[in-house]
Amino acid sequence: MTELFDLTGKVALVTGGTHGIGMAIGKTLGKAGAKICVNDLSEEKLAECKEEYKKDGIDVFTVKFNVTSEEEVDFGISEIEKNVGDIDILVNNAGIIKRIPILDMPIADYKQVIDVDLVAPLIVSKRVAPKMIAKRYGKIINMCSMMSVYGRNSVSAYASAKGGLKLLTANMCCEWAKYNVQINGIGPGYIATSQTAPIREGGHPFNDLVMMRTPAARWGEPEDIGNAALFLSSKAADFVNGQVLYVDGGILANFGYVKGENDL
Ligand code: GCO
Repeated sequence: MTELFDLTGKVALVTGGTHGIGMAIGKTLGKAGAKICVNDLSEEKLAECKEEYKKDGIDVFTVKFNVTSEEEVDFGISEIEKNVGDIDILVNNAGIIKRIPILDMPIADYKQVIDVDLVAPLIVSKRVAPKMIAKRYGKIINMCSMMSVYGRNSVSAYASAKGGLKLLTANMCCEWAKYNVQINGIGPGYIATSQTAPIREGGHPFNDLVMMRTPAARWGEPEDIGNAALFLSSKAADFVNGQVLYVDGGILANFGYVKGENDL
């Protein structure tokens, strides 16, 4: 059974894999045998993450490129192809969020979030997919979100992008599944990362909402997402396509409950 999840010999790119969920995905796929490549905008973050990956015995290949630039993406992927090999597993993880009420949000800010969270996965996938199609093998994982199906105050740009990414994932499936390329999304619930720190730490009331809405009664850990990425990257998911796997502790299944009701 373990060979189902063996990624030995596979080349994986995790965009934004220098920290948080991306690093957890990179480490999990690396421990399963994949050769891990990550990009970032910051040379400093790339250098720092090498040390972190090394603690887990992973010799990560790092390359600096901006996922929103077609030219830089072509350079970055070419560097990976030259130094590591053609990409077998692509995790479009890099993303940003801006928590600004709609009426207060400059259009430029909205467009920036769309560019990073929706257009960039398209740019990187368009550069990587042709070789996956040619070799009749590939796994693409798009980092969607609970906000692919839910809105909430102040995250309109992020939810717009993640909603679009859910359907871009479906369309990639429609066009590329026949070439044995599996394209799926992962929809994290509320995960304890630097991105959620502002609404989780210091007694923030949002923490109470998450605890009330999450049947598992905890924040998720980045490793919870890494494990889902391992499944979708493995042979075990060869017939899973166009789906979003929500890793949310049950939030999307839960309308909510009165505190103390049904507590065992
Ligand atoms: C927020 C959070 C969410 C989570 C995650 C949920 O502000 O509501 O940042 O967006 O990070 O994306 O799937």
